[in-house]
Amino acid sequence: MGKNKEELMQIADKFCLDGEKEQVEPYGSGHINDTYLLTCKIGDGKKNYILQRMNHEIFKDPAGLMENVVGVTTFLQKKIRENGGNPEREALNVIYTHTGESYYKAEDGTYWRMYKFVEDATTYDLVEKKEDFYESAVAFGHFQKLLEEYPAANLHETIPDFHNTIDRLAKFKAAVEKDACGRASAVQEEINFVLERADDCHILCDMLASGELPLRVTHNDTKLNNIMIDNESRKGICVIDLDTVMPGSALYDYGDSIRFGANTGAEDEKDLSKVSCDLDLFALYTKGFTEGCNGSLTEKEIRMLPMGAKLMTLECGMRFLTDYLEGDHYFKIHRPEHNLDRCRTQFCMVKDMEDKWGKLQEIVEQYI
Ligand code: ADP
Ligand code: GN1
Ligand code: MG
Repeated sequence: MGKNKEELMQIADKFCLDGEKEQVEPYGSGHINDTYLLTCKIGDGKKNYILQRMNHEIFKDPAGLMENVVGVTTFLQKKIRENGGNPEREALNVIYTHTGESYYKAEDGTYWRMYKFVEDATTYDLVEKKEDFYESAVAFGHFQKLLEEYPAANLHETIPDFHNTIDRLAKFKAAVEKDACGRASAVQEEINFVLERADDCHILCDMLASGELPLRVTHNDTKLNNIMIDNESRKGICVIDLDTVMPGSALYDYGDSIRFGANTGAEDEKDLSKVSCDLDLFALYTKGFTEGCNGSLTEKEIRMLPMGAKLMTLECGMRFLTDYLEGDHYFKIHRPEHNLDRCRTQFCMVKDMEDKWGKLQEIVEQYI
């Protein structure tokens, strides 16, 4: 249920804005929230904001989610200030409502928030320059390093079992079993692809449970369009989309970035001959991420990086396929088989990683 401009402007009125509201339009290519660019006029100039409707069907506790966002952004801003950076640009800045809340609940039960717009920076849906991918890796690694001292116990689990691949597999099997839309028989090949790799789904979960891998505060959704690249310096200036910052593994953040950014094709590419895991991009991201983490990754974590990449890609493909089987209620889709196309690119990436396994291991071993 999209809102019209007038309704959006009324929602924007609830927040402490500079200038006069002028324009509001849909913005970005996220799969979860409804994002709008709001432009205000100040004298001869303009000021931009990001207005977002939080998806409260997915994030069941928007208040807890915003508590996380305020906690994490305040923490990051302080660190950035101490390091001589610009906290207005290098972290998200929450705009509060006139009553001092970090979000607004509308009468129809929808939840809204506002951020300062990070100016002169861009998010990319595909790697345009290899150096950008390297810089995104440094920034995501650095983000994790900065959050090393964040009190993890203060974080709400915004989506329980978000990267619990065992649980994702169970939900996938339940969706196949139920076959709510009668789509399973036509995607048997994709279903089998997952089932053949069912044992793999346990690997990271088991290592976290046994303590072989450390639990850290992680971003958990590190795709390239969740980082703003500065238009001039081309550095990863600001990590955005903090909805899933929760305790997790460094391998989730590393793996999800590889899944999306090291793919030679788009996440929803229909022509699978364009989809593969680019070894140069894989190597560049590995270099940048380990540098950004600045020595904090354990030897085991480094050895497991290829597995992180493979499992995050398998898990995401499985999630797209689950959503397809359940009737596309989770991810936004823009064409009927969008989730199936997305699932196929992920599985194609997984297969390509498996074929290149020795090379992937060679690349990461340089950083031990
Ligand atoms: P979703 O959870 O739906 O992915 P995001 O928070 O990632 O939503 O926002 C969607 C897009 O909006 C981003 O990919 C980015 O292009 C843009 N965006 C979000 N926040 C900002 C911001 N503070 N400044 C500039 N652009 C932003
Ligand atoms: C979603 O919110 P967005 O578009 O950045 C999803 C990620 C998936 C990704 C796949 C909260 O990310 O987990 O990896 O789509 N976010 C949530 O593109 O489920
Ligand atoms: Mg996003």
